[in-house]
Amino acid sequence: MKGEEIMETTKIRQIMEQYGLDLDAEAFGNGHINDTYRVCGQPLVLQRINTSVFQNPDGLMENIEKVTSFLRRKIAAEGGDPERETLRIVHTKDGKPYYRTDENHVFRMYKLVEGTMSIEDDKTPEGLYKAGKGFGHFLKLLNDFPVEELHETIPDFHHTPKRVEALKQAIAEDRAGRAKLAASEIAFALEQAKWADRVVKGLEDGNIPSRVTHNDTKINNILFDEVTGEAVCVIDLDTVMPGSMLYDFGDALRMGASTAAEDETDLDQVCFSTEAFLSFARGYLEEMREELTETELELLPFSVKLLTYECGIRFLTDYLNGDTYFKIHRENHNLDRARNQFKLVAEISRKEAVLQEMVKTL
Ligand code: ADP
Ligand code: GN1
Ligand code: MG
Repeated sequence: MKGEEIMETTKIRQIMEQYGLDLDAEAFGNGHINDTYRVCGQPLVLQRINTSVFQNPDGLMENIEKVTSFLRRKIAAEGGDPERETLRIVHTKDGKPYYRTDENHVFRMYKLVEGTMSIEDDKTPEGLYKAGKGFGHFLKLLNDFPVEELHETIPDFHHTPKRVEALKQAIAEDRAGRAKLAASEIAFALEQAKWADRVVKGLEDGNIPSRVTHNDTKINNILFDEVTGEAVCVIDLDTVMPGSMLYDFGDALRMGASTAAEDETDLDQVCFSTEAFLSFARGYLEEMREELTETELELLPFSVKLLTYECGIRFLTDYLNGDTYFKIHRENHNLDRARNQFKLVAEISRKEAVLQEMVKTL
């Protein structure tokens, strides 16, 4: 975590006071966007919302209130535990969904989902099957959510062609003077851009249905029961917006089916596991098969390549812009991440036909 992002204890205390609490909190979790803290001695999570990424915290929190209330009703109706299977916002003493400090930092609090763990680099076929079921079930529950009620928290979040344009702009501006250090990654990214508009076009011409999707289905954005290993709760709901299910499917396997961490620099270790793909797809389709169109089913393997590519060019763009978006923990972190993602893109391209056959068996 960058130095300025670690809150001083006195400031944390001041924020906790807004929740009627006299407790400390310590850094928690591995997100790239928000700053997350675990409250000491209480099952609570405090989070500083990254307001340069999420510029409308009112709209954002309204979305999360609506989505989690909707999910709670559905979970209760199917006999689940609504307090554990979706997030619960904790309000301030004044009944507000977040607190803005004098320095304009925005904090919110959630109940900690207790007795859970997340998958980081310890991926197993069994875990991926359960993650697939978890994300698939999440989407199924949101199938009839009134989409017109949602704010678009990050406009064009998965508009891959616009991401390509942003990369081109970053190359042209070369603000941090790094373009020469990333020449081969830039060449790869631009060469691959030819298929970047496939899903956006499908959504525009109606070939791919627009659904209420999560849009950030990174494998550590789902919590698993510590004892049974079952998927319990999908978290990080900041980007729940209209989108394609292909975004969720592809993004989950971007990290879920990689044999290494997202920032592994030894690229020999970075491979795309077809077994992991099959496990996740099996779980996902057990939940969602009936809902999906032929086009969606056909594009499942492609979606993994697309989302991995998109994430790679986002890391590369951020590297060129001087690391202003994703948290970094070392020099060249974003470039390492981009290289890692591009290695996966090349691997997925080679294996696309095999993955297609796998989908057919399901
Ligand atoms: P970011 O947008 O930065 O990724 P997340 O909301 O995903 O933020 O939170 C970061 C990490 O904190 C998660 O990956 C998870 O490990 C942990 N976490 C967040 N909220 C909760 C919660 N309510 N219960 C348990 N763990 C949580
Ligand atoms: C961010 O917030 P987190 O760490 O779960 C990012 C995702 C990227 C991911 C790459 C809002 O996810 O889009 O795929 O990093 N979230 C946002 O690891 O930009
Ligand atoms: Mg997260």
